[in-house]
Amino acid sequence: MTPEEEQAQAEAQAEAKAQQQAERAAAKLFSGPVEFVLSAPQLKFLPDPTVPEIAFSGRSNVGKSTLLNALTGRKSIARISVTPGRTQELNIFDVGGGEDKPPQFRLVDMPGYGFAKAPLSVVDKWKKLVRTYLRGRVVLNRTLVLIDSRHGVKEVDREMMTMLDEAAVSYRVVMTKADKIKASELAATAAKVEEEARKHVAAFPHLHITSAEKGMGIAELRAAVVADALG
Ligand SMILES: Nc1nc2c(ncn2[C@@H]2O[C@H](COP(=O)(O)OP(=O)(O)O)[C@@H](O)[C@H]2O)c(=O)[nH]1
Ligand SMILES: [Mg+2]
Repeated sequence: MTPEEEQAQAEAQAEAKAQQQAERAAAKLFSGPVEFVLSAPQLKFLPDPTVPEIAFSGRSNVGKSTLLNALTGRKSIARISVTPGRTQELNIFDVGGGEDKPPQFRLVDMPGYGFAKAPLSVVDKWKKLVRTYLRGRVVLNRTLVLIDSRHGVKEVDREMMTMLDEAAVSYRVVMTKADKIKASELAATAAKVEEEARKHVAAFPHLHITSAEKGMGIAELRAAVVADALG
């Protein structure tokens, strides 16, 4: 090995070790208190903006509740919906803290979008709530935009991503349900999703590919969420 190669190898090893430590620390944090706080149908019901927030968004049925459960290591902290599109509220979860201590950060489960046959008034209400939250919430550190691995980026996802671009809220793109398709199809869809992400100013270039079912990509995303919240 040349000295350059040796140095590159040492750097890669140090990076892998740091990543491992970050994942372990994040898992530890999430193994502590995680509490559902409230459902806010309007912004005035949100808790005071005193700690960092990470928001989750995606089409109805994309696997948002399932991912929240996987990240927090709980079976049903976020209710896995049986009736898609029914929840039109911001669901707030406190992470860390406890007893008399404030939470370290909050997870915000945003109402799903793209549900079939929703009346225009419901869609308008959704847009108003989400847009106002994104634009005005000073403690919002990052948003995760979930994309179903089987479907890739749909028009409604593109609209969501544009809304985030316009609100200047940076976001991670997370593919869900990776176990549902063949590896070759997954790679092809991931390439297309990455291409779409590059067109959006507020999107991170790095794509997270996850399966809550198989535990794939969860530890890495958990560490990223903690870094976004507290880093
Ligand atoms: N195979 C598989 N199914 C999943 C995964 N994540 C979610 N699902 C299923 O997708 C459906 C919708 O999930 P849910 O979390 O309720 O979606 P939400 O509407 O976005 O909150 C449920 O039947 C889940 O069991 C996954 O990683 N793999
Ligand atoms: Mg849900």
